[in-house]
Amino acid sequence: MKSKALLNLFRRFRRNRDGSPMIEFALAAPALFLIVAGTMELGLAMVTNVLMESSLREAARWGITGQELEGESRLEHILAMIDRHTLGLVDMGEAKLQILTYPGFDQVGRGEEFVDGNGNGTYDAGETFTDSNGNGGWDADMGVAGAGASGEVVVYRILYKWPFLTPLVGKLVGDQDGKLGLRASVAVRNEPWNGDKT
Ligand SMILES: [Ca+2]
Ligand SMILES: [Ca+2]
Repeated sequence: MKSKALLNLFRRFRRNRDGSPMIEFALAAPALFLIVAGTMELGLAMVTNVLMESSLREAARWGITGQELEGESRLEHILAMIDRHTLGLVDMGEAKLQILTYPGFDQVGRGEEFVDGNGNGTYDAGETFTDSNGNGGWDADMGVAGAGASGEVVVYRILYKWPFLTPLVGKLVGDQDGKLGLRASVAVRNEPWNGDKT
């Protein structure tokens, strides 16, 4: 008898389509808020990424002219340009800006030449190498920090870890640290402002 009463109760519960809209909304609201906030934040992060790319292009366009400004280094001016063009969406104190110079486009991101004495495919201490960037050691990337001299190839890279305002969204779509890595890069050749041949 007891199980029959329970079965009846269950059937009544199943048939019951009444519900308090307020309670249903209260149950669905957190998920809804998360979807709306997450979509808005991801949109803002995408806009920021586009601004980072365009700001790098602007900075590089200025950088290739080799202009010198009074009381401000070229690098300082480039940083200020990126800061201005990203409309305050990028915390320049947290962003990592890398400006590396190479003799030509072929050398971009390449390691310095070496003689693989022990034949293991990688450079090991003691093996003979060509110190292309002249810093006294072997480098896996021969780029030299700086906006480069006349006619040199310069690569501008920026990495910014987008800190989510809604940490739960960051946990769902961000990296391990709960942030979203936004990246942009551009490679240009400096103009021959010294009259050098490139
Ligand atoms: Ca080796
Ligand atoms: Ca070196």
